[in-house]
Amino acid sequence: MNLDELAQSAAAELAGLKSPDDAERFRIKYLGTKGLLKQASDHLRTIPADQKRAFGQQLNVLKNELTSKFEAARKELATAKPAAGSLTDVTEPGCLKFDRYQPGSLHLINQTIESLTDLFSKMGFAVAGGPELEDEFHNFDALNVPATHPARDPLDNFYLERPSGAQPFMLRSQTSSVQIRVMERSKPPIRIVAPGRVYRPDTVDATHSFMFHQLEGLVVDTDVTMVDLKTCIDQFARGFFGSDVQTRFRPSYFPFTEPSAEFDVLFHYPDGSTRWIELGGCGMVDPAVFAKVGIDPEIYTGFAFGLGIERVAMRRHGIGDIRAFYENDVRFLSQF
Ligand code: FA5
Repeated sequence: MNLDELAQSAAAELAGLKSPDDAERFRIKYLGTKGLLKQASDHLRTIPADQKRAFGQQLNVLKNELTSKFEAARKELATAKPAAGSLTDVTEPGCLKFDRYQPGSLHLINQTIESLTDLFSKMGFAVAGGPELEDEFHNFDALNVPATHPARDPLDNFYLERPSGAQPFMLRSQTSSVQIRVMERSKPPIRIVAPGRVYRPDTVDATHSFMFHQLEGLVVDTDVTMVDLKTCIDQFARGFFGSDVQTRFRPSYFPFTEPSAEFDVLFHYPDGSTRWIELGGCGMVDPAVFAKVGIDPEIYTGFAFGLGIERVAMRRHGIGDIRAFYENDVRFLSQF
């Protein structure tokens, strides 16, 4: 074994170390327990006696020299700053670094709720809320819906199984339940909108879903009239869809409003055809409802409305089928 050659190759490799990993590889190769210096020590035993002394001395010098030079190099590499760009910055957001991570966004329904509550805030409405799991009192009784009314049919509602005799609970079928909750806890003047999910076992088609969203509106004050109601709906429609939107009111019936109406907007379909689509119901709060929540109908009047949020979003964005909202197809959702 030639120690001069060993010294030369070790010096060259030591000079070329670039990282702590390189240093570790060098240590194992030359200074490790099975390394080249150990092999040289083993070789000492096999060489002729007259050469042993000189070889041993040279080996010792080489070992000391390599060990100290290696330790110095290793220290330097451990504290050295990596060259620019040579390491990944793990604090960098993944979506910027890698194309495959697409930043998410609010679902179109939530975007629509935000736009609606923004617009109604500008019109002086506060935002209220109520539970999706309701009792019959808030969903029906207090809204003047008689016990025999077909809207209460178990086949038209999601009732919860309860022990016999317990008060029936249901997934609310309309955000009108929030009208009652707000009037129970606050006195007029009241001016709120309440967005939220509602549930009905309706047959699913292009404009109906079994879970959808409504935005309820309620105004209670002295001298509130049907003109205020119609003006409010028209202002909303123009503010939301643009000043050229066409709306129409049709007389209707709801147990909790008298008189009642439904309002439609004209939908323009991509193929150029048009169709009136019902956006919501509305009317003047029935005095019987005020009586249930302790508001004096001799002093106060009010109006209420409830509109379908999916329908509003469909009209605004030209979406022809309500099912698109719930299919979770990123190609659809990422357009908004
Ligand atoms: C109501 O739910 C009343 N609570 C509205 C109301 C509030 C009237 C206050 C008077 C005063 P209606 O069942 O018509 O009314 O529903 C209101 C709107 O919800 C409809 O006009 C429609 O836009 C939407 N809607 C109703 N059923 C569905 C459904 N299955 N899928 C999607 N949207 C629906």
